[in-house]
Amino acid sequence: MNEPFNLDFVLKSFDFKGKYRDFDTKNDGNINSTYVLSFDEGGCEKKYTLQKINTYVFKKPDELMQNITGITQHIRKKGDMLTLNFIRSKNGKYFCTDDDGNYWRSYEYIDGVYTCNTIDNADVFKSSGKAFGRFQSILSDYPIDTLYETIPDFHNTYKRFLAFKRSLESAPEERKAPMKEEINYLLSKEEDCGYLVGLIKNGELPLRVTHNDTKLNNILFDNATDEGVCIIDLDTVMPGLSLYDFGDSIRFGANTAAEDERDTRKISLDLELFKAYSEGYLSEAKDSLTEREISLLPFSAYIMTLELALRFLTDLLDGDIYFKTNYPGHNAVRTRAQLALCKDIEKKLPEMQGITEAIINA
Ligand code: GN1
Ligand code: MG
Repeated sequence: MNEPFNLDFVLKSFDFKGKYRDFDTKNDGNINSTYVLSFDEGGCEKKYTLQKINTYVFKKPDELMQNITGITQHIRKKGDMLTLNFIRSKNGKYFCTDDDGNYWRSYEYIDGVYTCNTIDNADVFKSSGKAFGRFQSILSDYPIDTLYETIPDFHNTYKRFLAFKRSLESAPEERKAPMKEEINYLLSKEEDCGYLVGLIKNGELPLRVTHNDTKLNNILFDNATDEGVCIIDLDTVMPGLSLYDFGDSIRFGANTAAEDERDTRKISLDLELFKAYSEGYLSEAKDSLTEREISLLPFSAYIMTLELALRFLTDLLDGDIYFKTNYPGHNAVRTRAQLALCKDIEKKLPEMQGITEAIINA
């Protein structure tokens, strides 16, 4: 949940237009705290999104904002897609810091759009695939060496596995005991965790400018057309694999249940949704991907789901310090939900492979 904040400081620090009216709190994200501020500008409503950057997660907000301003300028210049328009604070930077050392930033609120947390409409999901495919192809000529790694080794699944083992060694027994089955399952997956990292090392998979957090709720859909028009939550844009983006979208959006569903019987991979997303994504990104990348698309959904299960469980063992939790035991529920999905994807890999091959050969 989002905590109270110093409104006076924020109003003093940014060049907002109009007279302040009120604010609303958004509870979608697991990391930053987000609010929408509303102003009266000559009788019209003008809104801004305000965010407190989580500096436990993002250790260098200054570098992160340099990444984001560079990327958004690049997208704006190309003109094929809407992007976020960050506003400067009165110190001339795209963020400001309060007396407690918190980092704040703000961008113009985009109207006429909606976000989804779950989806059952294959057409809308297909358009989200197109949006992420287009995002990647727009950034394919962005100078990758200028990007900072905002979270080092973010999707290095093997390092995530090692971190999990370390947390296991230091965690108190009462945190480990109820998760015995999940712990043993994940311990048996060491080899899978090293697979993509190994291919990067061998030069078999290229690094690209990727989003790295392609949850469905990080896309804005147009109210009128249902097209995915803007990609948000750009904090983790950095060098990565196209597979991270594809896999994470499937993990979240093609799940028949919520990411933190308690009843694991409701959780499965919807093959229709998988097909729809793959069609949308490949229609935009196919030409810029290698054969190897395309052949690993189904596997990427499996590995991203496994990785997030590892991350939720590691956070549980560490005492719930990374992800925001809404109730005690939230990370246990999330871990079990991700593992249920992961096992279902593993079973469906041959069918998923058939689907992507058919799209490519069509
Ligand atoms: C976090 O902030 P949000 O909710 O978009 C996390 C992602 C996870 C996701 C799981 C920087 O994303 O990696 O996949 O939660 N972001 C970071 O819901 O760790
Ligand atoms: Mg988000």
